[in-house]
Amino acid sequence: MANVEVFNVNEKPQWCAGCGDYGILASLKAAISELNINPNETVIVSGIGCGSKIPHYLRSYGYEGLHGRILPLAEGIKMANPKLTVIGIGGDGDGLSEGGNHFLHAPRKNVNYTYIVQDNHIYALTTGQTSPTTPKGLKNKTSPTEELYEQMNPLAVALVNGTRFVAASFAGNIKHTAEMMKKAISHKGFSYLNIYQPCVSWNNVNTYQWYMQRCYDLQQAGHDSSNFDAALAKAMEPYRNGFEKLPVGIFYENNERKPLDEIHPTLAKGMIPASKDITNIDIGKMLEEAL
Ligand SMILES: Cc1ncc(C[n+]2csc(CCOP(=O)(O)OP(=O)(O)O)c2C)c(N)n1
Ligand SMILES: [Mg+2]
Repeated sequence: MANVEVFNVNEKPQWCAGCGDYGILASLKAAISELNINPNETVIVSGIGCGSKIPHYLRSYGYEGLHGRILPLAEGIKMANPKLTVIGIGGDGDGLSEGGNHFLHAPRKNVNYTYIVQDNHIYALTTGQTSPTTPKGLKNKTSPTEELYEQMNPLAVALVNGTRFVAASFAGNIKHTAEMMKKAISHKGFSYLNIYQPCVSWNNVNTYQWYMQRCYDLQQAGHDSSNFDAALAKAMEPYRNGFEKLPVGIFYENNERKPLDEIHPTLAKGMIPASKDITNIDIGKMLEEAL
């Protein structure tokens, strides 16, 4: 196991006291170190938002990209150098609003990386506008009377579009969140982890207490994560029971499909720039060979 302190940096997070992102950061460091992955073989790709600041607070390679563009960046990095562990991580606004189109298509491509959504059900950085997962009825800046739209179901969206590893966790449970990250990172192919994250400044509905009263562990409840229909039923459950209960854990896991970076014909021809000496690379020649 790599020493977890290897991932520490001097920079202090700018998050509010009590933000769920502290738990997510601690879980991420624990997960990578327990998987024995070194910082110089890890790329954390984020977007824009409070949660997306995470690459600054963790010693590894990092790329804070444009808002909503985590997934194409992560896909490009992994395809260019499949030896790297690539983890895309960002907020619900980033990934499900502006980046929503990429989220629909990433499972179809099935590049081997992990996508983690810090799902605080709100745009936090821009001070509290509604996001796709904002609960119906919540009052905030953009919905001063109350939110009227239906709440999006990212777990069901990930499942129906073909994601072969789908899980959820609660940011207040660092041990379980780290465990889910380890499983997601170890999965070969596109994997999705939705982390329920309290926002202490802009969401006064989905609090720590709210989650602690509702979350239950799917694995302890005997859920069969190899059964797609059971997984979809579990993803739909809170939307059917008025969010009285919230399942966390592995919804679905299926290892039958090979990731794109293993089966893509260009990569099979050894066209990976990172596998070559890139100091004097002739890009024109490389493209000719690839076509
Ligand atoms: C192209 C673009 N559109 C919009 C914004 C403004 N913006 C910055 S962060 C953000 C939403 C952040 O919400 P979320 O992704 O949920 O992250 P959180 O702050 O909640 O962690 C928006 C709309 C931007 N920076 N760039
Ligand atoms: Mg958010």
